[in-house]
Amino acid sequence: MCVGSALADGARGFYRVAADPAIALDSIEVKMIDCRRQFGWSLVLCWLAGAALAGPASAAYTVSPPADGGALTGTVTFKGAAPAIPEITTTKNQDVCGAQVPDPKATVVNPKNHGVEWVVVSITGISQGKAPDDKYALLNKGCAFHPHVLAAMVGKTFVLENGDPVLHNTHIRIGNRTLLNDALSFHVGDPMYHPIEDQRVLSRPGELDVNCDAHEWMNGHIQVEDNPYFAVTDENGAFKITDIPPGSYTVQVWHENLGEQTQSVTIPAKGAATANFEYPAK
Ligand SMILES: [Cu+2]
Repeated sequence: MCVGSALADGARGFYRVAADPAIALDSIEVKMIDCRRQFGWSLVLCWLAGAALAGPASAAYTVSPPADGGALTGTVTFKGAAPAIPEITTTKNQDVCGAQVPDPKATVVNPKNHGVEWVVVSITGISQGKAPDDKYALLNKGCAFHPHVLAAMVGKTFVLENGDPVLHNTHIRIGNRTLLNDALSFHVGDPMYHPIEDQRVLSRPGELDVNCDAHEWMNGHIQVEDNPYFAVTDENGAFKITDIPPGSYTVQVWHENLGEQTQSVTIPAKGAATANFEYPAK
């Protein structure tokens, strides 16, 4: 039970609900387990060693924009007819959320061109290149998360906003662990409101699940990447990634329901390459 969920919808102000304090030590815990397996050290020694090793979980990425960078474009399509998107009957705040909403867990396929929306496309194994954005925002609006799938650079700032005149409680997990659990008061006309900025959510690469404790149907995903060469497909299943250092790479696509695929690609200097993906019907 978090403090925020006990607030009335009309409440104003800014609330922050502390997540499990053990989460901040997560990277230390992992290193400590590795340490004990490898060396059989005592708990105390391993704890000290783990604390000394604790830091950014991913290899460092260096900003060094390429002068002769190329681009990668493509589309992600679905083989077969576009699946229907079920409607969910809402249970709360129907004046804001609507009586029914499209199931956010559904696979979104464009019936005209079979393009799959909300696919994360990423180029793996790039350790230096263009500068990433510093902030990555997730908006609660219409009792849905916007964007539904957020791709973000590791180590940067996560920004959480509420665009609705109702209380939301955004809960972000990696596996079963809570990374953030924040009640978001609404801000329509409230000069005291400001978005929540968090440094913990993007602290390591991985797939994060996003839910709202106030509206159980709300669902989204965050993919934290270790380099800034990523994109999320649009409503036509299209993507474009720019300023890529010339070379040969593996391109990976990820969709919450359709899974992963990879492809090899060669990016020419100051040129463009194409990588198209197709998911089989499930
Ligand atoms: Cu909500």
